[in-house]
Amino acid sequence: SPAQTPSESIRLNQIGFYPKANKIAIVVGDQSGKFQLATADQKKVVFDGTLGPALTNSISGKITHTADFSAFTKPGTYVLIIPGLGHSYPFEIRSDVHREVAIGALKGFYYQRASTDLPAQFAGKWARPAGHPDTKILIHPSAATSERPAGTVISSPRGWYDAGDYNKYIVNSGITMGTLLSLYEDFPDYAKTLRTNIPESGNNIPDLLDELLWNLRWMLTMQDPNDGGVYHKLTNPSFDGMIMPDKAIKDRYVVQKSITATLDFAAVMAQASRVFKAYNRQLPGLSDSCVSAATKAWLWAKANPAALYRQNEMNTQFDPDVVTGGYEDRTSADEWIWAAAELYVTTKDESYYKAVNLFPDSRTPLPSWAQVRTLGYYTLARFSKSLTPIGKKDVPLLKKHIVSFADSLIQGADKQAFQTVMGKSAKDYIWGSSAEAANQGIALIQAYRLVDTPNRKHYLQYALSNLDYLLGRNSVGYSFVTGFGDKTPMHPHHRPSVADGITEPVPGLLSGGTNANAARQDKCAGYPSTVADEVYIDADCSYASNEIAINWNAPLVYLAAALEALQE
Ligand code: 9MR
Repeated sequence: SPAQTPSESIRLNQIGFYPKANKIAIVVGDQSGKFQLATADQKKVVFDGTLGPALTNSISGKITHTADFSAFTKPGTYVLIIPGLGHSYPFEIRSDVHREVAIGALKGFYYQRASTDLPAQFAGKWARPAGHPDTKILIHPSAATSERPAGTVISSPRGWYDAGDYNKYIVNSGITMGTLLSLYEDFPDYAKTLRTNIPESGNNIPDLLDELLWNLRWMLTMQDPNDGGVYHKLTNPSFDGMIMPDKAIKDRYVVQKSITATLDFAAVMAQASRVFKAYNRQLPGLSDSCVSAATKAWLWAKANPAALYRQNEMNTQFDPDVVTGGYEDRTSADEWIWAAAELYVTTKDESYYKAVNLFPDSRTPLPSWAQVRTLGYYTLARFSKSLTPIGKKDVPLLKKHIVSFADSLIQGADKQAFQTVMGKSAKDYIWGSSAEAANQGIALIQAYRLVDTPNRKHYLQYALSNLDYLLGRNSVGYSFVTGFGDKTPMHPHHRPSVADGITEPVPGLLSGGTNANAARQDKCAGYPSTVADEVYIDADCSYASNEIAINWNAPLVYLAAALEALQE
């Protein structure tokens, strides 16, 4: 008779599978023989197969086997049964199977909004009063100018909270906005169908763009109108305790302008100008304001190329000390590339293209908040057919960058214990590794969009393998998205989720996930393992493995939505 509790040894996408796509579960441990697919009540076996040969996890040395039921295509709700071991969590086979994940992850941004209450009509049981009006923000001494001396009060409302904390950081907003604006530019028709039930729904602007506007309007306030430079962040001097937003009422500051924040801002505003151009009737002048903000930011950057943000140095000169997230960077070379690419595509002014070396080497770095070069490549590729001559001549090189990067991601994935692109090497398990998985998926989708060979479908299959990773097919057995799946984070390092008294965390938020160095970084007790792909704990003290963040949610939205848009 079948076991009652699902077996922890069966790892699969806990949401489900597209009828025509690959369907793989991973069985951890040395098992062999048959497996069965059964109806959710386990009464009727609908498919049986044989477990694949042993695979060795290159990180832990542990053995796994695949249960491949791709040949079964009939929609329904099922469990996988491994005789002698037990059954899996129930999952669905159907078209649109990831649509709720895409919408839920986008809705996650609504829950991160600063300066507004979240009424039950939109937020359900996670309704909460407004926090952080941010209408009286102090100019920190590090940001003082003659027009805005230290202590000047500026208004800088709206925006999304960065993560589990309540601060607002331009650098991290940059890649987040870039990723979501790119979803809109890459899949406009599908993006317009995403409905998240937010206050602006029904205003003749897609919900995705309404959500982006909440943060875009905040970002615009972070530019000093006097010189075009952009403050690195808006922040408390130090992190709040685990309290609700409306209880967090300490003074907030904008700190010094930085080159990385200013260039990321320029890139976002240039891209936003393109996207919002079509909405000039609903948002008169916005598109023009964005491009002029971008141009001003670029000019400040040209005049201040050395202005890297150095928090410790800042603290030796100015009070109060600021010890919140640094988003510090060693170089702005990649931010220059991203900003130049966006400004060039938006304005068609070749001087931006010529201003920086867009292809300094043959690398195509995986996007992250500190490494945004490839976002520029995605944009140039997206518009490859309409570039001016100077850009057009580089299109073959551009394609090579993106396609060979995608090919390198795929290489060796089939030998991997979980048959995913994510996790081929221990190096993938950094702080926020879930976003590595999602961004790898995006890179594969970009390659899919660029090539026209008949076998290009494999890029999509491998992108899907990383969504499977995020939703449960991984070494720790969690679906890393709150509220989506059966075994999901219940205790993310997320102040509202901890402080609101509601058992379920705020839904649709992507946990940073497995992080080889987490125990050393956050000193949270109880990590179950020291093996790189197993260092994860669902505890709210684990800010290094179980925080949530906007730059991690954005590529999840992109990946889930893009796969939905492209499903067969
Ligand atoms: O995502 C950031 C990660 O790459 C860094 O290693 C880490 C430590 O500096 O900081 C992460 O970003 C955090 C930010 O500094 C403050 N808000 C929460 C972010 C997610 O943990």
